[in-house]
Amino acid sequence: MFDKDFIFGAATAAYQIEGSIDADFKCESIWDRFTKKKENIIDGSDGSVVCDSYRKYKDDVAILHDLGVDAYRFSIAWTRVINEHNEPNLNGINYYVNLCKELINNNIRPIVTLYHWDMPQFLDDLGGFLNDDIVNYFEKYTDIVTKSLNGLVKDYITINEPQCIMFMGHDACMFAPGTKYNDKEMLKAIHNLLKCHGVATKVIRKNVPNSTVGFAPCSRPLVPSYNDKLLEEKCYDKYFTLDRSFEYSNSVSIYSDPIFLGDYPKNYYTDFKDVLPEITKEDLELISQPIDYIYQNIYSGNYYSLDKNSNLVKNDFYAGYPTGNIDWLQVVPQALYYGPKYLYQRYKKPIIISENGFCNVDFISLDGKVHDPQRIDYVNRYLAELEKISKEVPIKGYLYWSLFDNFEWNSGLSKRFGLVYIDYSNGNRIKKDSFYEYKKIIKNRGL
Ligand code: GBH
Repeated sequence: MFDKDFIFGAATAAYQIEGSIDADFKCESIWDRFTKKKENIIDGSDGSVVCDSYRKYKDDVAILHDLGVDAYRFSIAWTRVINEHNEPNLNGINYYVNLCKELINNNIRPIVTLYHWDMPQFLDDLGGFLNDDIVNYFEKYTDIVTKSLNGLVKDYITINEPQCIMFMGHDACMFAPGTKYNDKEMLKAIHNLLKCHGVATKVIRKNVPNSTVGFAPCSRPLVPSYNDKLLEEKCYDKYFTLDRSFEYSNSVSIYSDPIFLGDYPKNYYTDFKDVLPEITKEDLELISQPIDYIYQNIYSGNYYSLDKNSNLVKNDFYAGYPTGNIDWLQVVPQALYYGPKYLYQRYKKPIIISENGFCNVDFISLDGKVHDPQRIDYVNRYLAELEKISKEVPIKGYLYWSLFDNFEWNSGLSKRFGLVYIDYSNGNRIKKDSFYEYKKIIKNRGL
């Protein structure tokens, strides 16, 4: 059982569900551009229809209402809110106003992500996060959103998974815009991204009474494979250690230390001595304004042990180890115990799991239903760990990813994470077995 005020919810993101990518003078985003090159996406698909949520938002809310969630996390498409001249687009804004009203009428609290990866193409053409002006653009965008949704939305997440934006978008280049940065560019872009977070926080505080603000990175916690104090300490240290690769596993502190502790980790300044961006005291003050929650997307982890010399070693997953239908998704439930534990230890703020979910091979059975026992198993195992750590650190919520099967970035429509199955041949929505399981969990306020 979780506290009475614990927030159970589900999450989505604009480009992954909305469709209607040309409706109401929406401008082009980097994902609209990226998906035009069919070879960028495994199945050649794009976000032009997906769940059709731009037109079916009332149906979306009815599904959320049936699920019984306290909150719905969705993102706003920057490209609907402004036009190519960086002026407000009222048609696009109205969509979100209507969605929020519908949610509130159904007693569901909107949690709004400002940036879930769909930058306006014209801003990428101007240099994206490498252009110092991006901070002013993000400030204006946030100002328009918060004023338009005033009285409807209190809870904001500034940026989703900065690691994916930078690493997938500009190093592995598997996500939009797919342009490679060298180390110097990478650090400058990361710094500007953090300033975008800071400036958005400032605008939210100014425009929204009683607001809550957060930032939602992802991480892959290191899990001690047996109980041992030294082992756990070493796992903790490595989780926060920054090294010169921008891979996810090494990127917790580069984003979260400046926000929560007011500066980059110490070795940032020495290891990157040759490629440092300009960092001022004012920048760090902007970035580190107090925020309310540690949001974190956690799906998987790795087990570690100590060798004879007490060195940390990663344990391989044996063949046949429980894994989702996507290569990185090993089932490591204790990630939801140790992740929050480490994060709280270092940053000392209440925690909300902003994403956790399972990718399954889902299909419609002969009985017309979608049976997904592995997803049910995943949610139960992970929530049990979260419940356990909630006795030790303040855990305020859990948002399942995702409400719907949707456009899984470079995997297109081929990967399904939803509680609700989308039949892409006709747009039908079918509640999976896991939908009813999660509904039961929410009703019982826990397992
Ligand atoms: C999230 O990250 C996204 O926010 C969401 O849009 C997406 O649909 C969802 O997850 C499901 O993929 O070292 O274990 O972290 C997507 C990208 C996948 C995050 C790969 C980092 C790297 C492996 N993520 N993951 S891990």
